[in-house]
Amino acid sequence: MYTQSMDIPGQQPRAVAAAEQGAQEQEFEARIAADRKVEPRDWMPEAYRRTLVRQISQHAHSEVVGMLPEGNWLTRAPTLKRKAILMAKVQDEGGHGLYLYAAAETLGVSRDTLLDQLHSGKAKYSSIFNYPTVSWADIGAIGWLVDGAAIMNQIPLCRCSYGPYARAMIRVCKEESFHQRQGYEIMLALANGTPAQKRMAQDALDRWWWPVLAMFGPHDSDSQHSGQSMRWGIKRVSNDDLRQKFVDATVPQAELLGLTLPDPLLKWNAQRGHYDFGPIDWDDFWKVVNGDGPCNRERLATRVRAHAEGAWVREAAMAHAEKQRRKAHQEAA
Ligand code: BYC
Repeated sequence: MYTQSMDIPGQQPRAVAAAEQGAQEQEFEARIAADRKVEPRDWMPEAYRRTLVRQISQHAHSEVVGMLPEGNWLTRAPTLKRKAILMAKVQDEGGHGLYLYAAAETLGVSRDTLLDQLHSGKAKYSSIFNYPTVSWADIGAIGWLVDGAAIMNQIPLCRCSYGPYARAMIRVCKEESFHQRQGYEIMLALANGTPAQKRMAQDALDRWWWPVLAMFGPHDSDSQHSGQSMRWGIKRVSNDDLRQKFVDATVPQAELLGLTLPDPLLKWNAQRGHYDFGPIDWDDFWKVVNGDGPCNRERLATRVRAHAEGAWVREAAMAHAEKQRRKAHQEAA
């Protein structure tokens, strides 16, 4: 009786499909356990795919929106050399966005869909790019601190279990390293400059420090995705551990600049072997994440306008590609 019931049309394929999926799941788990990369054509659980699309697309959006605060200073960089360096850096961020959108596309989502999500305000991007750049020292602070935080977060992502994301991160990290150094060098020049320049550097540090610490994301206890992402080998180090690593690395850098980190509770804790630091204003963080920061509306409006104004470039590129395709076809015939 039981064996007969397995012959009912439609039931057997389902049973076979379930067995097949079980085997695929086992293979996926074994791959993760053995620390082998998952590649686009490999079977993966839907939730793993969705998590990657979420994280990689947010990351891509952060890179392209991240061009805006610094882009604000391209026309006002103090020297030709500084302007050339800043232009190269901002272009690099655009390039990072492109590698990351391409990595997301390997998961079966189109770039148009992702851009629609960004432009309609549905998608998140890093909180840090919703703060204004009011002085040249902000460009130094972004390079030193924001790119410094980005490296801290992205080095472990070079070991992410998803191959295309991990490989994109290797190149991104090399470029971020140059970005961090150029920012620190701007801060060094200002900190060793006139008293007014040093004050400008300190003011930028005062404004960027806390948003940069928040940029690592909520405390581990409030981080809804961390547990699963760590089990899947997407995230390798937790939000709080990365934040701590960043603070420990940055304190001596600030000392070398002769600048003061704006935290009266910052203190070396010999027992822990780390710096203790004060509480982060999470209400402010969530306000910014949810669209109500100082520059959210301006950033999104600029992004949407840039996309609309670039329509002719995309159309021209498509027309050119089509012309090349037809030419190749004719030559082959
Ligand atoms: N801003 O469970 P959690 C750059 C969201 S680009 C906004 O911990 P997860 C650079 C989070 O998305 C820097 N939202 O999440 C570019 C989640 O919301 P959803 C960008 C944030 O994913 C140009 C919720 O909070 N880097 O460096 O496990 C110039 C709960 O969080 C933020 C990356 O994107 C935030 N700061 O961990 C210069 C790196 N933090 O999705 C520099 C890749 C958290 O449920 N991403 N949220 O709606 C990651 O490593 C992780 O996604 C995060 C968050 C650590 C950011």
